[in-house]
This record gives sequence, structure tokens and C-alpha cells, in this order.
Amino acid sequence: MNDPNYYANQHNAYNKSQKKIRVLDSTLREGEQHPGVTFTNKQRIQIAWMLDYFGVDQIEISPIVSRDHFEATKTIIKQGLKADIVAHVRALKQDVDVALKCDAIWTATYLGISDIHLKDKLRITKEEALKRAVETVEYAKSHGLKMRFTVEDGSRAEPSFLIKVCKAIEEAGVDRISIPDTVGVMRPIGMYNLVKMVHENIKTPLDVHCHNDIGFALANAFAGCDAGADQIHTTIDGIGERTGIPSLAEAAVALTYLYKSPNDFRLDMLTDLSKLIEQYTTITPYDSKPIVGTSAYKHKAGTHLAAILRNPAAYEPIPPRVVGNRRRIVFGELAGKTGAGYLMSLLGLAKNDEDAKAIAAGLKNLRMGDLLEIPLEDRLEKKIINEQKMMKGEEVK
Ligand code: HCA
Ligand code: CU
Repeated sequence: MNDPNYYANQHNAYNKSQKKIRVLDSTLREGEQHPGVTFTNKQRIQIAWMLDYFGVDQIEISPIVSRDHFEATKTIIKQGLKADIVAHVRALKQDVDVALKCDAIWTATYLGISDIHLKDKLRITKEEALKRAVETVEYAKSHGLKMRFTVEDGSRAEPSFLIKVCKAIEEAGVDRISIPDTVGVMRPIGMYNLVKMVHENIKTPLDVHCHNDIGFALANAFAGCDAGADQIHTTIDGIGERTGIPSLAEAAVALTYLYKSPNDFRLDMLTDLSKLIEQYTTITPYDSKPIVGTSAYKHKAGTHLAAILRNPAAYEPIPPRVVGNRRRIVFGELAGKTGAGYLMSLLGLAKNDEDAKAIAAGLKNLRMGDLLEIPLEDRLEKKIINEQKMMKGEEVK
């Protein structure tokens, strides 16, 4: 059978950009800025190991927040993980010194460069900001660090000043530049234009760090990649300051299935990663959260059940097992004849159209909404594995 997403992918034109897009996960930095989130050092170390095993390219943590964070950063750096550990600090020499004390190989420093950040937060002039940016990069580079510089609030900065700063820090030897939409005010085409403008002026690889204040974070991050960025910032479940940034699950699945970006992500860890955060914080992700939500693979309406029972791909973008989630069907007043018939067969009753109809009507008359949920997976296992192979473009036997 053909890939059910074939035509959708034609519209997506994924095969036109199969470049590798990297992921920096900032659960331990941006994520800890979310209300209700604070990890113990053991948890931080465990999360870092799991993110590394999952396959992210960089893991960000801030050593300047507290003594504990300093210790956690140092310990995580010592683990010798595959991912780069990025020590995130302010654009100040004394902060770079903290990164050095952690034996960091990578550091990231940030400095607000929009008019409002310069005037009302930092209270410095553009000239002072430029000088501080260049001096910080030179300082970090002279101490042998690999370095990313974040032009904080870059989306709201005066474009010519933004480019001036980017060019100056490129000259000073910066290894990556992060273009953030710090307050989440871009729309995808705007993020595309912004990143394109920067990309046309400098050669340094670009990160995109997009906030979700209006709900565009993930779309904006990908628009930035279409314009030339090659690294997306994520957190588990998208937690972060205010409404957060793109979720690791959504970004990783989109990269794999919609962008066909080469990677070795262990996507089947995604649901467990989300559960881990739930366990360690006061946050319960809403049930309809894409990929990892408890309703992400539930099917309810009668017409949906009828289709799902024949072929789950009729109403699923990718199989739940691929992302460590589970498919369930919901029985209640919407179940319809097919749903009722399936319930009968589960209960060992002979299938009979009349009885199925009567049960479906009975369920409606009860007016009790959803009555029960049943996992639906094992008998479809082979089909699911084949779907997964097909969608990755592998041969199906
Ligand atoms: C912050 C600001 C930041 C930095 C992003 C980055 C933002 O909270 O320190 O370093 O890429 O959103 O601008 O998170
Ligand atoms: Cu941020």
C-alpha cells in the first residue's frame, strides 16, 4: 500500500530540503524558567542522560542560577555525553568565568539588543552593547571556549543594529548565533524573513529560539530553518518562561516525518520523557498535547472508530508506538454501530448487525457520554510496524 501521507508530503515538498537540522534541548535552562519547575541535581543529571540517549545535539543548562546549578552543570559536563553541554550565561566576563570553572567546552551568552531591552532593562547604549558583545566573545574565545551568542529580543531589534552586532561577533570568532523571538511576536513568514536577512549577511551557523506567546513557536522555528538556520531550541513538553518554546516531541517528530531531516532520535522515548517531567514538576500536560498527550491517540466518533478498526492510518499521522504513546478507543454515545459491534466481539458475543445497532442506540440513550476506553493495538502490531517503515521510506515486506 502507498504511504497514506504521500500527497501531503508532496505539498510539504520535504524532499527539497533534506538538510540536517539539529536540536538543542533547553529543558534544564529555559525549562526551569517555567513556573512550577525546579529539578534536583539528581533529576538534572538523569534528564541530561535521557536527552543524550534520545539523541539531541546540544543540551543547555545555566550554571549561574545557583550553587546547585553550578554543580549540576559541572557534573553533567563530566559525564562525557555525546551531546554538547552548553553553559548558558549572561554576556559578562565574570559569567564566562563560571562556565570555565565548570570545565565547559561550549558556552552561550545572551544580551538584549532591542531598543526596549537596551533602554529599560540594561540601561546601556547601542555602542556599549556592541562593545560588550564583542568583548565577551573575544574573552570566551581567548579561553578556548566554543561559543554561541544570543542576540536576545532579536526579532524586535532594529534590523541594521542586529546585523551590525552579528557581523561584529562573527568577526570576533563566535561559533553560532541564536536568533530568538523572545516574546513570541513573529508569524512564520516574519521569522523566515528575519532569519533570511541574517543568513544573507553572515556565514555563522544559526539557532532559532522561538517563544510560544501566541502559539507560533514551532511553526516559526521551522520557518527559520527554511530560511537557513540549522538548529532548533526545544524543551520537553515545551516548558519555559511564560508559555514556553517548541516541545521536543513535536520538533523531533516534525524533523523526522515532515522534514526528513537525517537523525538518530529514539522517538519511542518521547512519551516517557513527557511523563518524567510530569513526575518531577507540578505540570500535567493537557490531554490533547500533540504526540505525547493522553488523547493524542484516542479515537471516539463512530465513523472514526469504523475506519480505525480497519486501518489506523485513516485518522493517525504516525503510529502511536513510534513515539511511545498508546492507541485507545473511546466507547460511549458516539461509538456507533461499528464501535458497538467491536465491543461485542471483545466481550465474546457473536457479531450481529441488529444487536450492534441496538447497543449503539442504547449507549446514546444512556446520555452518559464516554463510558469506557479500551487500548487498541496488539492485533495491529505488524501493520503498525509496516506503516512506520513505509513512512520512513524503508521497504515493507
Ligand atoms: C532568557 C532569554 C532567552 C535566550 C534565548 C537563547 C530568549 O530567558 O535568557 O539563548 O537562545 O528567549 O531570548 O531565553
Ligand atoms: Cu527563551
